[in-house]
Amino acid sequence: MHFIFCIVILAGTVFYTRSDFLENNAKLEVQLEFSGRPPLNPRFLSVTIDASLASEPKYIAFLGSQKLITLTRGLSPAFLRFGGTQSDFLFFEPEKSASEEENIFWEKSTNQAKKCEEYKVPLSVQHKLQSQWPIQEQIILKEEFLKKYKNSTITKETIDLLYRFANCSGLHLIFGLNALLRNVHDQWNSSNAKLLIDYCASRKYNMSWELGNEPNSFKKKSGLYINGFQLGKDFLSLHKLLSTYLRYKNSGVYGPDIGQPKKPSQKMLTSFLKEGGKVINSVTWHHYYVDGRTASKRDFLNPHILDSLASEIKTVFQIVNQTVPGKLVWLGETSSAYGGGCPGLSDTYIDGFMWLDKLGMSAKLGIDVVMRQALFGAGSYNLVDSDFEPLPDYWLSLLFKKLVGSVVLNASFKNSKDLYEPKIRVYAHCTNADNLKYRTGDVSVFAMNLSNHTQQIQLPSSLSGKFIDEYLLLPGDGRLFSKTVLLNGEVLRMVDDKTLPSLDGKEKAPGSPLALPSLSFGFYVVKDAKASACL
Ligand SMILES: *[C@@H]1O[C@H](CO)[C@@H](O)[C@H](O)[C@H]1NC(C)=O
Ligand SMILES: *[C@@H]1O[C@H](CO)[C@@H](O)[C@H](O)[C@H]1NC(C)=O
Ligand SMILES: *[C@@H]1O[C@H](CO)[C@@H](O)[C@H](O)[C@H]1NC(C)=O
Ligand SMILES: *[C@@H]1O[C@H](CO)[C@@H](O)[C@H](O)[C@H]1NC(C)=O
Ligand SMILES: *[C@@H]1O[C@H](CO)[C@@H](O)[C@H](O)[C@H]1NC(C)=O
Ligand SMILES: *[C@@H]1O[C@H](CO)[C@@H](O)[C@H](O)[C@H]1NC(C)=O
Ligand SMILES: CC(=O)N[C@H]1CO[C@H](CO)[C@@H](O)[C@@H]1O
Repeated sequence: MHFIFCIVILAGTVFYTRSDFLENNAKLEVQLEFSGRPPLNPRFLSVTIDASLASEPKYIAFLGSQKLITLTRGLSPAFLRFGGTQSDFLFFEPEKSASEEENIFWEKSTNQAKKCEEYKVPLSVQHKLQSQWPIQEQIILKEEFLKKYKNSTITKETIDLLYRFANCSGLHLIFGLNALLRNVHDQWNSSNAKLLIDYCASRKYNMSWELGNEPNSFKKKSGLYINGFQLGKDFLSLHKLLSTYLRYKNSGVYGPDIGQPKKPSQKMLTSFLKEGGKVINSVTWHHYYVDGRTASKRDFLNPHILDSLASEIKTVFQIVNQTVPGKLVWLGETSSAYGGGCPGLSDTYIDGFMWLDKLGMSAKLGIDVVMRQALFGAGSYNLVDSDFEPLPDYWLSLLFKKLVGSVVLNASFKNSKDLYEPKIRVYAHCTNADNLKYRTGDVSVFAMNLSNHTQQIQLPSSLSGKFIDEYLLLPGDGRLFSKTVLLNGEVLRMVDDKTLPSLDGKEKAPGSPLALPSLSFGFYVVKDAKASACL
């Protein structure tokens, strides 16, 4: 009997690929240990609005959508970063009058923006803006493609609407100031920023600041070359300016929002941090896996592309460690594909592999905040589309928010060294302590299966006696390019414009098999786990 069994195994190693071998034997056992890292920022999963939405300020009125506010509120607590290339081409004009669309939100009698509850874009206005939006979107994407950007002006009302949107949604606004306003010797000219900050202070807005977007490519975008040392000095002058305001002397300052850490950007980041590192609260950099114009389906499922993030994170940490050791590091703008995303891929279920793996890997490697480009706006990498419909990544983000807490555990598969299966990926955190369904000490494991077979997953034996809530996500129409998603077999959709669905797990008895289907995401909350790292 034994003899025959051995022969089968031997034959197997000859004829079967590694993934088939796993398919036959396969129960991958998860092992967990406390990572020893400090807890993540409670706003770990955060979002952006690209400043291109304000290149024609009337479109900021989109942010008055009740649906969008409801969806965004689901992601609170989070930061809302308003920035991107266009922020270095925006000029604040306090005397200019607002567009008709922006004025809808203005209460003339009190000279205040209307309260959250009174916040409604008349449908006629919303429909008119939506009908004009596709043309505006093409203009924005074309500018990005040609790297030719037009200056535009924003008004007091633009800022009011942005702030109100953040405030009504429970998000903390980070405003990206224009870094390309320069004096003769190429120092930053802060006079326009001062006008803007004066205005925000007069309205008692509690917010934080950035200065400049992807300064490594200023030359390409504007013809102006600014080195890291100069940008560091510019941050010192921003810090000096902010310290003159009671309200902002301790407000957050984040930068330098450097692009992918290739060699020239590494050099720029190093000299920036040496000069300006002491006045920033965290170091921000940007990450995209692929070019949206050339990306393919295979890229989105390619474990080697997913793994490439790890080496970039390590590169940035090395630089930070050498210049401002201990400083927090944020992914200040990030998505799957740059250039506005990849239509049909970055706005569908398949994007979730890049998104969830980025969240898991970033947390595991010590990134404190990840800001998703974008919540809403031009392009196809948004969480919510221009009809205000939540896309699969929105639901993935919401589930992550609800279930995943800020203490990171180090999850891996036992004995997976010889049997390394990069297509099955697993992460674990303590469960979100704010989730009333669960208790402190509970553990949330999340995993994804990039392979074409169902994978059995086994939790560590120390947790084998526990009940588990399973949250399984599959594409709504069974295709990877679905714009809807099933949670435990039910399509996720809003109840109405003011109500999100409750996200319910499926309880599994202790010891039940956990089967993660091919090309799916699973979250598993181990209840009453009493994990010492989580207590
Ligand atoms: C996490 O686990 C892996 C694999 O066991 C190990 O190589 C790594 O050093 C661990 N990291 C931490 C922070 O414990
Ligand atoms: C929104 O504004 C109110 C009133 O100014 C304030 O109490 C609240 O903290 C703000 N919320 C956020 C998220 O900034
Ligand atoms: C800064 O810009 C303002 C407005 O454009 C201009 O009036 C001022 O002279 C500039 N300051 C310097 C030092 O160039
Ligand atoms: C401003 O916002 C920050 C971040 O949310 C918060 O910690 C701080 O207490 C707020 N300050 C005021 C005066 O509300
Ligand atoms: C940080 O740098 C010091 C020396 O510059 C080195 O000893 C240490 O291992 C580094 N830590 C990390 C996490 O890279
Ligand atoms: C499953 O994937 C393996 C390699 O990963 C491939 O050889 C095999 O043809 C695939 N099977 C199906 C049914 O797609
Ligand atoms: C989207 C997708 O590929 N779904 C697959 C999930 O896994 C089951 C079985 O493992 C397949 O039948 C589905 O086609």
